[in-house]
Amino acid sequence: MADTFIAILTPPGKAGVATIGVRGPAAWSMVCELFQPALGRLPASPITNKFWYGRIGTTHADSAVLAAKHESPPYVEIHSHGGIEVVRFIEELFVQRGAVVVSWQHFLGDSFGIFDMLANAPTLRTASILLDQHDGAWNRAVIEATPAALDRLRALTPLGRHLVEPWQVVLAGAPNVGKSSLMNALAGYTRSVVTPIAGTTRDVVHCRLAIDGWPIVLLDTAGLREANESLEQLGIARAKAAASDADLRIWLVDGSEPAYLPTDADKWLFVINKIDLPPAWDWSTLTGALPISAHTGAGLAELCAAISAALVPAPPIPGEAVPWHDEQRRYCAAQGDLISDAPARSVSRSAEPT
Ligand SMILES: Nc1nc2c(ncn2[C@@H]2O[C@H](COP(=O)(O)OP(=O)(O)OP(=O)(O)O)[C@@H](O)[C@H]2O)c(=O)[nH]1
Ligand SMILES: [Mg+2]
Repeated sequence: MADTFIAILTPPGKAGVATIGVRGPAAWSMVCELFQPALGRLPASPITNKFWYGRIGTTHADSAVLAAKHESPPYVEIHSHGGIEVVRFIEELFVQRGAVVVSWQHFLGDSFGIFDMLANAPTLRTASILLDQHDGAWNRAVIEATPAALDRLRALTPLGRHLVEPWQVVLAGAPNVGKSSLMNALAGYTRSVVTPIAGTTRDVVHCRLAIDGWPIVLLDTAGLREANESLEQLGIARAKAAASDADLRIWLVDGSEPAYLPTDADKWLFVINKIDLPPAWDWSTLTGALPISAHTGAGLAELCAAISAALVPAPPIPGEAVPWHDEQRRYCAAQGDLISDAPARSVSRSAEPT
């Protein structure tokens, strides 16, 4: 006989209510043994979407709500008081009667991890994209599977990797240009130490935030310059490593001092800080650079918009599919190969003498 599974569907801890799922051939007979409705008796088999209030337990019992979710195979949920001991006690009652404890992911049949990702969605925007996937956006897109639809799925692949995992955005530049001040201005609190002394930040300082609903880890780094001191050299090495691993690199320059620019200019989004001070050079020479003031907040909204556009150039519309799982990304890549092969094959075939 197949197993009957039990899983605690709510997180462990102190709470008003916990939900415990029981599914399998023996689920209903176990419930009938353990649950006494406040009114009447339980039917011989579960009636889908019917609820009973009563008590669960034998010698000891606690009040609970029993919900029948499916008749066959029997699937019930018990909504009990929350709290580690009450939940453990109810789980134990079922285990004594032969139920097998499984994780909530296993219980919900979360083969592509969508429930797990939904539980860990860091922002409302990513949660709503994940809900669309849960509601079948991916299946609809795969049924359509036109070359244009597949192109679009491939374009959304990087976003799919960041619906839970944040993007890494690094702030780099010469010492004293205002990197830590910018981090604090974007974070909305003093995350990083700011002083007028060049070389203040020595290590990589992380800060989690959301820009335009996208989860981001902002990395403030040591100012880059020729350093003699070993501690500063170590900080600079870490800054360079953080920059090379980042999804987006922001190079900050001080508009009130002579500009210090990197040699690999094409890899950076340039931002000119301290525009509240008199300019020391012609900012228009740095094409595409965004002027801001970390002190007054000028230009920060435009900077956030630019960061958002750099990370997700064409965000999904509501209900649109986004590949969130490695297997789906592999599918998109493989379909791309098939489609790009297809015209080549038909051309060579038609070129053959008949
Ligand atoms: N006027 C003005 N001053 C600013 C602005 N942003 C930062 N500063 C000042 O510039 C100095 C250096 O700021 P930080 O944020 O510590 O600069 P940093 O780039 O992190 O410096 P290091 O950690 O040494 O590399 C401080 O005195 C800040 O108050 C700004 O937008 N306008
Ligand atoms: Mg700093």
